[in-house]
Amino acid sequence: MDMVVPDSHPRKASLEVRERLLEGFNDGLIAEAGLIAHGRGEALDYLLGEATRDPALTALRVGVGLMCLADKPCISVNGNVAALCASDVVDLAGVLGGRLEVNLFYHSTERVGRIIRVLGKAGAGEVFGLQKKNVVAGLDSYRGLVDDALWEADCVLVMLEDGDRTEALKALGKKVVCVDLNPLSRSARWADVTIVDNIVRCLPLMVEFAGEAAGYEGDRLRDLVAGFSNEDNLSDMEKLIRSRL
Ligand code: PTJ
Repeated sequence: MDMVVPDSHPRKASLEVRERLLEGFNDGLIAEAGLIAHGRGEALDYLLGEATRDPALTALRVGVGLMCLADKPCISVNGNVAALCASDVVDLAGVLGGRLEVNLFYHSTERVGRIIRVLGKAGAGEVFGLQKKNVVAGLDSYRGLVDDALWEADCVLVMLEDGDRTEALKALGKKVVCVDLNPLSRSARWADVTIVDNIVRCLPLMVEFAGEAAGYEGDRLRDLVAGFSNEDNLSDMEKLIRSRL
């Protein structure tokens, strides 16, 4: 049995998420393309049975382990993440002792400000993203400008991310943990650890596991992440999706 988080009303849950998404769009948190991205994710989530599958749970634990081992973990927040999971990312940053940075594909200073306010309401302390001081090579215009939290991070959690940015973060020597419902995306393939799951399900599980892993010794964390193959995990997730077609 590999459905670890069965949801007795998955349709109802996804409709509630859609309502939150539209509210986030109307509040100016989400880019138009964010609605399209969500639709792509919904289709894949449906094929996954709208449940967190076993390989995703394994990846989730390894991803949290990597973030616990990091000196300066950072959670990168975009419009969709802020609209759907503000409290979860704030909680995760709190448990990990990590920093939050707003980093947008469709950048506008106003939208960064709105997202920072939403994270603040959810309990965040300092949120980075307004000071674009550092240049990430290989990315054009605003996409290549980052604030200190992302710049100084040794491990970054990215969600609904584009492949170029993940590749550029890797080129800077950072570990990247990614959440993406598409196991074939370039971001999923470039990351060190990819959790193929819906952010609305896996982030609360990550917070819960981070609370447990915070008490682990360094050796136990290193054992947890040792031997993980992102390629194999993605292949397992792809097989699960194909089995439903
Ligand atoms: O807020 P911005 O300006 O930074 O823009 C963010 C978007 C999402 C528009 C931008 O990053 C984008 O266009 O992303 P992509 O390239 O469409 O990639 C989004 C990926 O996330 C796709 O592979 C989707 O399947 C996946 N996805 C969508 N919804 C979810 C998801 N993965 C996990 N949980 C979801 N809820």
